Amino acid sequence: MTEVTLHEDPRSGNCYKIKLTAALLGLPLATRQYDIIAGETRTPDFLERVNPNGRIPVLQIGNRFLPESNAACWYLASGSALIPQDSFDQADMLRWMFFEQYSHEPNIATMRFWLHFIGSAQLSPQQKAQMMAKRIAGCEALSLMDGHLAGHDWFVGDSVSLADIALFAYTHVADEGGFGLGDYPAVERWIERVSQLPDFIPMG
Ligand SMILES: N[C@@H](CCC(=O)N[C@@H](CS)C(=O)NCC(=O)O)C(=O)O
Repeated sequence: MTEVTLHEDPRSGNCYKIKLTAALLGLPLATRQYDIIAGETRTPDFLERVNPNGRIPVLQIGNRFLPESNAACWYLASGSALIPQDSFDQADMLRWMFFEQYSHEPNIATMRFWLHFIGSAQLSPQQKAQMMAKRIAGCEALSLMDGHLAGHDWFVGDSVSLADIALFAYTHVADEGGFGLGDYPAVERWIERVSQLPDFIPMG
């Protein structure tokens, strides 16, 4: 069987999505760790050999390298119950995964990285200037999720899919970016639901 290795930093929610997908499916996953704050994904060797975009996660399948968290989740989950069979539901799942990458992660994950790992005193003037816009956009993303989850247990269909995994990763630690979840009760109930899944693993 081809060995699958995740190039990761365990503090990253994008990496956690892939580990959670593998855990829920009972798939073995080796890991190779990097410190992104120390710039370990920006070395000439990493850029040439692993990902020219200088970021983790990267899923290594044999001698092929697949960057982008949601693409890696799709690769692992292909043919499993984490991807709905109905073609509308499949596209709807991708809708939420694209929403996660455009409207959610750039706001909620970036705020978490700046406040929890870098620290507000160390931020550049450019980063400080973006904080208000990211806070507003992050709250809008959480409101949209809360509205959907008020009427549904899962983002798509009647069971957990990759849409839930992609959105769970940074939502459940949103408080570390200054986003309290008390105003989003349906999101809080959904976080509990995901955490109770058989074979669930915590982030780290
Ligand atoms: N769209 C990418 C985002 C990847 C990304 O932003 N990775 C961050 C950690 S979560 C990273 O490697 N940062 C280090 C750097 O940019 O030097 C994904 O979903 O995988």
